[in-house]
Amino acid sequence: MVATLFIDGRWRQASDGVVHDVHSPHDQHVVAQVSQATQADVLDAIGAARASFDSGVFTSWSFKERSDLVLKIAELLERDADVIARKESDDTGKRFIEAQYDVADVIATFRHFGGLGAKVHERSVDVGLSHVNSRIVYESLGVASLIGPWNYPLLQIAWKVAPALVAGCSFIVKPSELTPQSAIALIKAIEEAGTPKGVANLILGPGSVVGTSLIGDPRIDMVSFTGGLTTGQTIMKAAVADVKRLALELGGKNPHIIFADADLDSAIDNAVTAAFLHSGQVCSAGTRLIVERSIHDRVVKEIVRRAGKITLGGPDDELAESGPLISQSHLMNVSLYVDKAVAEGATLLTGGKRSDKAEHEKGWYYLPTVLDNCRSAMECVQEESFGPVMTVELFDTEAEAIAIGNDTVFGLSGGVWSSDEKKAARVASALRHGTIWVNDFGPYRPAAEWGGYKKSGIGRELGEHGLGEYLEIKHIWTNNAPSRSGWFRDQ
Ligand code: TXE
Repeated sequence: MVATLFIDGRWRQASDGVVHDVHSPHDQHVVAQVSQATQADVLDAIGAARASFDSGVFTSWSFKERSDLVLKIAELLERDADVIARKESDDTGKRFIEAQYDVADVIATFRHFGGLGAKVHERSVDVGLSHVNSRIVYESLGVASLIGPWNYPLLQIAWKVAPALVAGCSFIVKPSELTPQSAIALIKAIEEAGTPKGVANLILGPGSVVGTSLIGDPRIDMVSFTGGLTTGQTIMKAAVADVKRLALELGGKNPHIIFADADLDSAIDNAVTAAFLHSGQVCSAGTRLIVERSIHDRVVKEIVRRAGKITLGGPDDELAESGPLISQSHLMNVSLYVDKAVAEGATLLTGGKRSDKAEHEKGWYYLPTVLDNCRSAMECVQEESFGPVMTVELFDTEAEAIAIGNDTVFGLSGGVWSSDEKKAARVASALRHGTIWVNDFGPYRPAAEWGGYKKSGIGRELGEHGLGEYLEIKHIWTNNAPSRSGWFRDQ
């Protein structure tokens, strides 16, 4: 029996018994079987979350108590870290060691929010009247749907679950149907830590089937979603009727600007990592290289050399440096994107096809690809491929670099390399993206906010703001010397 839905404190099979096979992107073998929720299961999960929230079973806990729960979950995740990392690498095809880094980041996320929750205090407002006590208090937002993607499955869910727990929300987690196993492990830790029944619920299945109610049901107060722009837009439309709160992270097309005065050795090495880490399946991937004309040949030649040397391989290949794409359909999309780029006039310098190595035959391996002679107007520059594909554009002046870096509908992240501190600071400030790295690319910390400008999304995860997304703010005005308002005549 496969019982991997968690509803109202109980592990259940799907109400129609349907089971879904999860396949390895490395060689397509079945890595797990999980229950696939029906509409009835989804409605049960929403009902359980709503009932637990309305009962006050969790909101009656103090912020400190809920923070302690979150810290305990961090301990349990640490205890089981390698088991969870194994599941994550099975589902995603990423190397086991990368999955271990991800789980370490998950634990750090829980510790961050566990620490932050204890610091939530009400605030007094001076209203200028000695007989009035005016307080701002922070309360749980309500019931949240937490929908995650497949590239960093547990980490992206953790960014939502940890603050939701600290805030006292009840919720339904829905990981990507391609990568469900680590979310199951997380819910087990949440259960073991002693979370009240009905607070945390888990629904598995394709978003197109189970997603509609998770967003449109009036009992849901908030949707926090990480995934593609089109799905994000669908979610916004579905949330309109109830004016639900939304937190959306919808990817990016992130500029990586290299000036001629940069430390080129470091810049080039980081440019390779930024574009090809996890085969480009990273929302903040630096896939849009914008390079000063005078150093173009040197930089691009070296990037092409380095890209051609990247070793691809599966979860247990110790020599591998990057893994497969998540699915066949994603590989087809990436491939189509490159073909269209070439048709639009881009020059393919390396990659541009599946790996033809025998050991990659059954997997979704796509070679690191560099497209030169790109211009902002091209589709390959504007749209996220979410694969190992770097586009290269040129600039002559600082103003031009900024204009190109901002010529995108997205605004998640960007990087700038220069040894001129003032110039780098000017560019960092002019770029309209949520995270900017100067002489670096990629690092983040749970204590710093993460999120996008423009079509990269709404709201922020992590940092302090990441907790605020799950809170309501209430102003309580208490008059200790009641008197008549005296506004209207009383005759
Ligand atoms: O994402 P989807 P896909 C981008 C990336 C990628 C593209 C499409 O460019 O190529 O999105 O990827 C659930 N109601 N990113 O199609 O569909 C789905 O089940 C509710 C960027 O895989 O957005 C999964 O759990 N939920 C990104 C989640 O949404 C729905 C990470 C994400 O899937 C739904 C991943 C619906 N109608 C892809 N339809 C990032 N921001 O990091 C789907 N889902």
